[in-house]
Amino acid sequence: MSHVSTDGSFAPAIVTAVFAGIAGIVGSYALAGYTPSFVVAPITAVLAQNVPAALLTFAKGPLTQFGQAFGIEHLGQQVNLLLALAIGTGLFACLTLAALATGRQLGTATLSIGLTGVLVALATVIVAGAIVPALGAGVASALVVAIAIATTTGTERQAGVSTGRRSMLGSLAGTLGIGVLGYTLGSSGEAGDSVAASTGAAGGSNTGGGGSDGTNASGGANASSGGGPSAGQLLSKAESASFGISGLEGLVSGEDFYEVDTANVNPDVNANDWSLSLTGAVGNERTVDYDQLTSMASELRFMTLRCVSDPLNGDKMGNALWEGVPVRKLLDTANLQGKYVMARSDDGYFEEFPVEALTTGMLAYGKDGNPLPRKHGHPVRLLVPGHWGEINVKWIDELEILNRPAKGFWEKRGWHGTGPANTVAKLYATNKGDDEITVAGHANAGTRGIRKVEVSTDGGSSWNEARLSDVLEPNLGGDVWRQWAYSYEPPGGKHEVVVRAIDGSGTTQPKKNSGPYPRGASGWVSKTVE
Ligand SMILES: Nc1nc2c(c(=O)[nH]1)N[C@H]1C(S)=C(S)[C@@H](COP(=O)(O)O)O[C@H]1N2
Ligand SMILES: [Mo]
Repeated sequence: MSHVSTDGSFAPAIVTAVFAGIAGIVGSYALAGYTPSFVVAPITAVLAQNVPAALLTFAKGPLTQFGQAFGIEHLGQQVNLLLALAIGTGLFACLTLAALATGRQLGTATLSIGLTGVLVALATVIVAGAIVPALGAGVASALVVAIAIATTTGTERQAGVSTGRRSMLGSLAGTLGIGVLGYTLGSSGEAGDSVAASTGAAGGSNTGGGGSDGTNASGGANASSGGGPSAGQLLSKAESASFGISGLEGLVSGEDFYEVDTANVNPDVNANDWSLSLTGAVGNERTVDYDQLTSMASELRFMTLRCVSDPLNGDKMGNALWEGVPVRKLLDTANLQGKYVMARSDDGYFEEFPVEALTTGMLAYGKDGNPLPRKHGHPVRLLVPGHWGEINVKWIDELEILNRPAKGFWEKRGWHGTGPANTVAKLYATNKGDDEITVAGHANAGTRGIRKVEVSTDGGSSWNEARLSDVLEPNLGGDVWRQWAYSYEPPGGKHEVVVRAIDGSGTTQPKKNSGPYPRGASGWVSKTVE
């Protein structure tokens, strides 16, 4: 192709190809939204699994921590997304160049248009597996090439050029137009995600009384079969048990519940397509689908999750009222022949831990009286009381029983996050009144429970007992945080507030400070108050 570049006409072709590439990405997004059938999604997933762990371990990695130091929440994931966008655009651009070259070779520029569309659409089907978004990508790329060719001047055409200088402006305009339209289309259908639609049918198959008593406890979640309190009743109980302290999250996190994902694009799993298989070292392999799971007797359970990557006083800790079926019910008849389990999910995530932990585990399909939201694992996630968040696998589709231990996604990257969560007391609110300062926060110690929270206002020399919120549902596994609060007269001037928790076994939260990597943050939260 060197003969083309000597007259300077190869540059417009490259520019056209890049614009066609961008348009193709946008075309795919327009029809797929931010779902796994968006052509960039599988690329981010491959990157997430393969880019050197030291560089990009997303939610927890050094790059993300670097980003957080500058106030950027998920730098690791953003870099991953940009990289994937660049790869996708590059792929489409190469295909477009090939189509332009072929058209020029055969002397029919118009052939390039069709060929671009076909190649880009084909590549998209291969990468993302969905036909309709692939057509969107193909049409958008082909459109840009068509505009470029249409704006190519006669002399340029005579010189054997398929797209000329003026066409650069043409394809730019075309790409901008497609970009705006595509972005609007793609983000419009996506925000509400498909949860409502996909649980509509399955929710209807639930037995039981509906569990709603006028609060937001509707959705797919039915009341537990034991005739116990409904989701609505439990949520209002939690609300009245919460301290009304400004700046302090209630006992149920609701919309503020944190989210940690290894994939850039969350799976979008329809409840009707979901199933969970029990495989590996078991006497009886079995599979349950959503209807079967939700027609089993369900339980409602408050449970707190905390990510092992949560900084000492961070907020990757949350509590919700979950509805689901005890995992035990699936395992009891399975004849287990191994001591370990690998839980796997639709996003390629996997975590291993002792199967014993599942004795109190739950397959949850409801959160706070509603169907499980997509970002928290719709339609079904695993919950394992007492353990760090990472083994609470979302979008779960397989439980494989193993004879020997193996490493999970995070353990392959050096984390030790499958075991019991550390004891922590967070200091979230410091409210200064006229003659009183109130400090408050949340404390959690997994299934050990919180017995006491102590506060020092003199840098740790003397300690006072904080008041604690009531324990929510102690009989349901017991892995539920508590709020603490302490009010005191300002000592006058600068002083250091320190807080520490004592767990249910009487053990005080260790004082020794450490960051989250690799076993979870430890130490006492302290804050200088003026
Ligand atoms: N399938 C899948 N499950 C997953 C994850 C994930 O990336 N993919 N992240 C884990 C981690 S590290 C944590 S802390 C919790 C967070 O759950 P949340 O996002 O609902 O708060 O989910 C766990 N389950
Ligand atoms: Mo986590």
